[in-house]
Amino acid sequence: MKKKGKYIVAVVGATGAVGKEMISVLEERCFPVKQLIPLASSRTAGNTITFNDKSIVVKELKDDSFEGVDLALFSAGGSISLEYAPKAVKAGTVVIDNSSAFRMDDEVPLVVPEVNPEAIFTHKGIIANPNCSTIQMVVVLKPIHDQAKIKRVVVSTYQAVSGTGKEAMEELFQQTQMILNFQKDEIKPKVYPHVIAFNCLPHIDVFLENDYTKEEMKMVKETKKIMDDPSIRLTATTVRVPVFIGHSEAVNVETETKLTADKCRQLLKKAPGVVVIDDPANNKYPLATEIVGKDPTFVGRIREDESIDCGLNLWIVADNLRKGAALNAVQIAEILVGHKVMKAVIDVEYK
Ligand code: NAP
Ligand code: 3JM
Repeated sequence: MKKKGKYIVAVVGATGAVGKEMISVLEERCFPVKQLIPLASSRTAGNTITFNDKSIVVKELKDDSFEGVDLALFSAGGSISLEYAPKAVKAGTVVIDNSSAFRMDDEVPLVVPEVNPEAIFTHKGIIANPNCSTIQMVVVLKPIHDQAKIKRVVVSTYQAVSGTGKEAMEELFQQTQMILNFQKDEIKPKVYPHVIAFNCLPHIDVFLENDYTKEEMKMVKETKKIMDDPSIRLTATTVRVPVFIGHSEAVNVETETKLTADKCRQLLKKAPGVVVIDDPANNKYPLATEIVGKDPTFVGRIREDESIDCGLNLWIVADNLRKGAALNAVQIAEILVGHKVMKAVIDVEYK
């Protein structure tokens, strides 16, 4: 990508849960934006968004939306990415795509800046942002893998409804109100196949032939690609829980060499983008309610797995709209253009 002082940046899906967060993160981190172009469907074209105290009209995504655009952050779903990302690349735009459409494409780098930033520069027009649950897990697994070589991972997720988008957040809100008003029998689930309020659904994305969900297999395949190690064995159970924002994960790791819980804590305290909150005596561990709007990946409950020789259990929590989506995408953009984030912002990020 040609270096410039400032860039014309399009956000595809600008009115969505992730798109809105992308616009906030670009603003907060003073990304060098010459012009911001918010794009969405005909449903919201004409609405306005605010960027750097300026009101900007949302435009409808069209074939010619990318003329003159340097960088496009896509977050409008896989089918929109499949249709429009190649058109953007043809127009000379570099695309950072949040959907699963291109993640496993050999020609497309799949990047978490704390893990494999070098992959960014191998792009041929599209760079993929991994799945939210994968991102927060690999940020923590990478230093453990470098130190003790990971053999196998068993992960169970507790994923917030904002991972599904704005409609799902509204659905949780309405169902919760209805149940508290004794109207449970009148609920008609729309976004999920079952009631999500006061429930846990072991079902994220579609079921595949092997009886795993696509979300579970994303975690398996994306982890191997980002960590550049197909030998890591991983199995996942992904669960949607009635939380608005913040994905939590119980992660069991088996390593080749022994890593004590203390050593692991020390290692993770120094790891980029990771904050350790691990003080069980004082009931301190990462909580979704506490990390909304924060940038790091939080880890706690670090303990040795007493059922095997070299194993650890961890509890990993992050804001799925930020590190799980918008922030990771903007961090990729920053590396791409060589933008140095102000120290004040990094201090907030790594506290
Ligand atoms: P959302 O809240 O439902 O927002 C969807 C956005 O896409 C809205 O801006 C919507 O515009 C736009 N859109 C939908 N159909 C469109 C069309 N035909 N043309 C143009 N724009 C269209 O969903 P979200 O949570 O922000 O997620 C959006 C996508 O991001 C997901 O489908 C997924 O692929 C990806 N995602 C990735 C991660 C990750 O882990 N990296 C996390 C969450 C989401 P309107 O407002 O006009 O309808
Ligand atoms: C479509 O929490 C979630 O449901 C995961 C986020 C998500 C994705 C994704 O990033 O994998 C929601 C909807 C996708 C997708 O496949 O692009």
